[in-house]
This record gives sequence, C-alpha cells and structure tokens, in this order.
Amino acid sequence: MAEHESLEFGKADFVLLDSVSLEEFMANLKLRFEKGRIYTYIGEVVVSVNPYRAMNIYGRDTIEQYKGRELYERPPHLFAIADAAYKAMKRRNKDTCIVISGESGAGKTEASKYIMQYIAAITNPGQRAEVERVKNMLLKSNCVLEAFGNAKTKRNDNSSRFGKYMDINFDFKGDPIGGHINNYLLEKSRVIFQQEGERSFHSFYQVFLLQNGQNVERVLCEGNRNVPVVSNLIVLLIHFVPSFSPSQSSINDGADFKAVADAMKVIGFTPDEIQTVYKVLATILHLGNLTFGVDGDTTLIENSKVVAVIGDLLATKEENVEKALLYRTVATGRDVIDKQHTTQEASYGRDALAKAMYERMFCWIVGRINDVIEVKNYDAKVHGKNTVIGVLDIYGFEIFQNNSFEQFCINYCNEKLQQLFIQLVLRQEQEEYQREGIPWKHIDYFNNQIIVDLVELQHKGIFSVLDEACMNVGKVTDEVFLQGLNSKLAKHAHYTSRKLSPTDKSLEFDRDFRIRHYAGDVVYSVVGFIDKNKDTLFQDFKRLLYNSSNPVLKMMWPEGKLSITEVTKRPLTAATLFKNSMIALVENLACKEPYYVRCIKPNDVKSPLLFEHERCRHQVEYLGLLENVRVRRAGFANRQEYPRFLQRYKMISEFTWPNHDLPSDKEAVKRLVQGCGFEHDVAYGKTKVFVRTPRTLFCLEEQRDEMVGRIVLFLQKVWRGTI
Ligand code: AOV
Ligand code: MG
Repeated sequence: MAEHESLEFGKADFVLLDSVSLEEFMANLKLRFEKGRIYTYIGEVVVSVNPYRAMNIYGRDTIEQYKGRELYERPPHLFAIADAAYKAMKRRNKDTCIVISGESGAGKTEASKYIMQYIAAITNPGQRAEVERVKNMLLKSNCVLEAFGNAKTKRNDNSSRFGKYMDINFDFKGDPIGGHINNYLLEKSRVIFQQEGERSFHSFYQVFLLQNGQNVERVLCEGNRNVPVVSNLIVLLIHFVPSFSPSQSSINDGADFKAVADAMKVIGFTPDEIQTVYKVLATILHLGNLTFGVDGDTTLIENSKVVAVIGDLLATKEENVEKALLYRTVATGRDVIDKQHTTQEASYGRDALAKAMYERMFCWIVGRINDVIEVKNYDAKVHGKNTVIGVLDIYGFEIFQNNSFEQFCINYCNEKLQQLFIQLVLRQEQEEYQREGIPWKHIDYFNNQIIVDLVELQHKGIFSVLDEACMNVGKVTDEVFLQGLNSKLAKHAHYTSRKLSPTDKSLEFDRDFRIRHYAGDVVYSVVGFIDKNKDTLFQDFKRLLYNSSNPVLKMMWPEGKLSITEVTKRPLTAATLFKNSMIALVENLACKEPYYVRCIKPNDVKSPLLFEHERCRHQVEYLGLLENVRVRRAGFANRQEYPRFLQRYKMISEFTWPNHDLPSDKEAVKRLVQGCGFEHDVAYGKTKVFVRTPRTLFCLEEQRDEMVGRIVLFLQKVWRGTI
C-alpha cells in the first residue's frame, strides 16, 4: 500500500499501528471513518464500518481496479477480499467462503450483495449465455428473499429475519455455473406480532398495504376473476399488523413491489406460483381478522364471512376451513373423533397456521430458486472439479426491549460464528506457519466456547433443558423450563435469573433469565419458549392445505397426505432443528478456506456522521479485533509467494532487474532482501517470503515507487527523443 494512504487517511491495516492498544485502534478506526475510508484490514480480514450513506466506491471503475490484484496493492475494500477468495479458489482449486459478521444493522447484507456483484462482474469474460443466466438469477434471488425474509426492526429498517448461506459454484474456467441457498430459521413469529415501531415482513406491505390496497386488486384479481375482492383488508386488520404505518422514508414498498414481481418472473416463477404466493399472504392477513367466540358449549367463528374468503383463496371449501379452525381430529385407540377447540386453542391454531403458512412458503420460494440456480449438466470427469465460494449473511447479534426464543437462537448463532472466527483465524495462521516451516507463538484470547456449550451441550445445555421441559408429561409450562434452567445452571458464570440474582436490577420480572454473551448481556423472557420450541401445527391444517385444489399450495404441504392414524412420530423441536443446522453450517464453513468481513455499526441512529466511541469500542472488543491484530503481528504482517514478490520489487535490485539468473525465485528474493538490508526482518518459507514488520514493506514500496518514477521518466525521455 502506498504511504500517502497511511498518513492522511489513517493506517490502512491495523497491523501497521505503532503499538497495539485499544486507544490506537479506535483512533485509527475513527479517523478512517471520518475520512470516508470505511474499510480497513487486519491482514486478510476486512473491518468495515457502516457509512450510512451512499458511497461512490462500488462502480465499474472500482471493480476494474481490484480485479486480479493483491490485497495490499489497493486501498482496503470488500472487492479485494472477494477477489482474494476468488483467486484462491481459481488458482488452488480450493473451496472458499466469505463469512460476514457483526451485529444487527452493521452492514452484513449490503456487504454480501456487493461481494456477489463483484464476483458477477469479474467472471464470464466470454459472455457465455448460460453463465450470464446463472449470474442474473443469483443476483435477482437477493431481491426476492429480502422481500419475504427481511423486515424493519428497531435496529435496522431492512433487517434479515433469516440466515442465509449461499454457495456459488464455478467451473474450471472460474465462471459461475450455479449455486445453492441454505436458509436458516425464519423469525416467523413476526407474522403475527411485531414490537412497537417494527414492521412485519416487507412482502405484506409491498403487496397489500400500499396505496389503500390498490395492489390487492391488481395482484389478486387480475386474470383471476373468481377471487373475491379483498380491498377492505386494511380496515379489517385487527391482529397481525396492527401498527401499520405506510410511510417509511427508507423503504419504498411500491418500487420494491415492482422489482420483486419482476425478479420472480425472471427467476421463472410461473404466474400460478406468483398468484399462490399472493394468496398465501392474503390468507394470512385474513386469518389475522378472525375472531372466536362461544355460544353455550360451542366455539364459533364470529366473523364467518372471512372464512368464505379464506376458502376461496385456498381453493378449498369454506366448511373445511371452518372445521380445521374449530376442531381437531384425534385418534383414541381405534376411534377417530373430532374434538372441539376452546376459543384459546382455536386462536392458538389460527396463529400457528398463519406462521406456518408463511414459513412454508418462504422455504418453498428458496427451494424454487434453488431448482433454477442449481448446477446442471456439469460433468466433473470431463470438466474437472467444480469449486465453490460460499457467502454467509446471517442475522446479527441483537438485543431488544423484549427478547424471546428468536433472539436466543439468533444470538446463539452469532456465538457459533464467533467461535469459528476464533478457531479459524488462529488455525489459519498456525497452519500457514507450520506448512511453511516457520515457528509460531501462541496469543491469548477470550474463548466463547463456554457460552456455546451453555446453549448447545447435550443434557446440560439450555436447548436440552428446553427440550426436556417440552417432553414433560403433565405440566409443560415456561415456568417449569425456567426452574430446570435454574437448577442445572445455577453455578454457570454466564447464566443467571431473577430467582438466582433477586437484587439484580436488570432482571425485572420473575420470568427473566440472563445470558452473558460474548457481545454483551441479554435478558430473555422465558414466556413463549415452550410453545415456540414445540412449534405445534395441528395436523388438520396440514390436511386442509394438502387437499386444496390449488396444485402449488398442495405441493407446499406434502405431509398433509398422511391420515390421522399414520402420523405418530414426534417431530424434532425448533431448538434441536436449529442447533443441528448451525452445527452443520459451521462444519461446512470450517472445511473451506475462510475470508472474513467484520462489520461495525458506528451509531444507533443511522447517522453517516456519528462515530459513537463507546458503541464502537464495545464492538471492537467483543469481536476480538485487537487480539486479531496481535496474532497477526506476532507472526508476520505480510507474506507473499516468491514469484509475486519478485514481480513487484524486482526493479529495486540490480540482481533481479530486469531478470535474475539465480537458480530459483526464492534465491532471487533472498538476494534482493539482502541487498536492501532487511534480512533481520524476513523469514523464508517453502513457497512464501514472510515480512515481519510493515515498515519493511513500506521501505520496499517506497523504493519501488522511486524506481518506477525513474523508469517512467526515462521512458518518457526516450519517447520524446531527448535521450
Ligand atoms: P445487517 O445485515 O448487518 O443487519 P444491513 O446490511 O442491512 O445490516 O445494513 C443496514 C443499513 O445500513 C442498510 O440498509 C443501509 O442503509 C446501510 N448500509 C450498510 N452498509 C452500507 C454501505 N456499504 N453503504 C451504504 N449504506 C450501507 V441484520 O440483517 O439487522 O443483522 O439482522
Ligand atoms: Mg442483514
């Protein structure tokens, strides 16, 4: 990197700090943020600070500047890391992954999109039609998934409410030939409830709540006259989206609606499929308007007109909908009977149905996108192995006023990723030094494995205690779960509760427990944990949806095929499913060569100007960035393969310029380094030269700049004929 970068805009790599202290780190981070330099390296890790304003650094010309270059040759950028991952994959045939982490609103999703744009832009120079198609699909899929999986929260107007891991597959030429998306636990409770100041998923507003329901008529009625007009939907919204506020300056639902509809078409959703998606959304909103009452011993639906509309939307009979909402078919021995719900059970069932329909539709959308983008017609025997770059964009660590099961899962997921960072960043260094035959010294860091264990350990972890509580015969309540936690975890340093710490002011209610996460303390309310973990959806609903005469809807609910006597197996709990998916995710990432983007949120008011020192310091600390710098510095700040090093610096030594006659590039590098007097600061690995201090690299860069200047001058003179 050029010297001017370091003087005016702070140090482009934290490894270059004069001393590694929190103060110096923060001063550099702040200076760079204020100068509009939002990216800074720690070696090969990119630290990014959310600028909260449009930056003119993602255009075609910038892409060209990063294409094929080494990290340190250009100012720090996401493009450089994307290029590094791409090069590693292409040159060494290695699967790589880019893991983007940071708390909610720190800029992960935006970063993941820029990375994908970069990869799309630099590949397929031959303009192959199929590759162009795949690239287009990959980019378009973001728009659709964000519409259905993102929502406004208190922390972020476009907060990811699901985890996303996308593999992009490349052929032997390095062109993308397909991809695959894994989605993780959608926060489906948002469908029926949002905290104050938050919204439901964007999709609802895009489709229904726009311009007094204009879109409703359009999307549901166009070309399908049988569907009843539902423009009184907004007036009726009682339960699910009560705090509807149409004007959100940062969100343009109207424009997004068009973009999503276009993207769905381009991806290849059929008109029937798109209509079904809209109908599912409409059904959910209508479910929100359903209320139950009693007449003597009978539970009934108070507003039965809504049931008729739902019946139409779901392409099934009104009486079937009514029955599924009010009764539950149970098998007792050989008999099958219809058991009437109480109003409470009926409301529970209605909410569960709304949540399940949305979640199922979301997973189905992901599945449809996967059908389209998956690698086709690739024969590894003919074309060689196809390699992968994975991009992980997950929901960030979050603390709300009221934290429930969803926040618990999200924060556990972030613990897992932090653990992976710790392991891989250290392991990577260690392995590199070992591989290259260079001694390495251990650096201490906070290991959050203890918190990961607190959550996921068999028999002792919180998920196990929760599952046990759910299995209880008889009393299954959130309180029983909390008692279980208190008795098993009373002595755990990272767990406490109101019962265990009665004088602790942060634990306001009996239902509260607190986890000391790597990123801070979070108080969770135990209310709802049991229900959300059991995630029960009455079989009757599954059968109702499976028996729809809408084939698309039917396809979403294959298990509805089973009759009541065939369904016996207890499904896995939400916690167990999530834990398993996280363990699988981490295993998958761990076997790839990782690249990291660590996102920092500069303030809580979305300001482009404010660098809140305390907020940032806290993030720098819990992300372990200082330790990262230390590890990097204790070793070598820079390493380069011999040919690359020579190519860059050969002009500064008479032994290597313009070409060397030494037996190997390694020998030539040794000679060059000796000549410059840097022997003491350099180690020679098997394939790479390691430079310990950045200063040496600076000197080399300076000498190079000078030589390049001289050469240019010389050439100009030759050209003008003055020599
Ligand atoms: P997140 O993904 O990390 O939060 P986002 O990527 O959605 O955060 O970023 C939040 C908002 O910050 C965006 O909507 C933009 O307004 C702004 N922003 C982020 N990065 C940039 C950038 N590079 N340039 C300009 N603006 C940016 V969450 O999904 O809530 O964990 O769960
Ligand atoms: Mg996000």
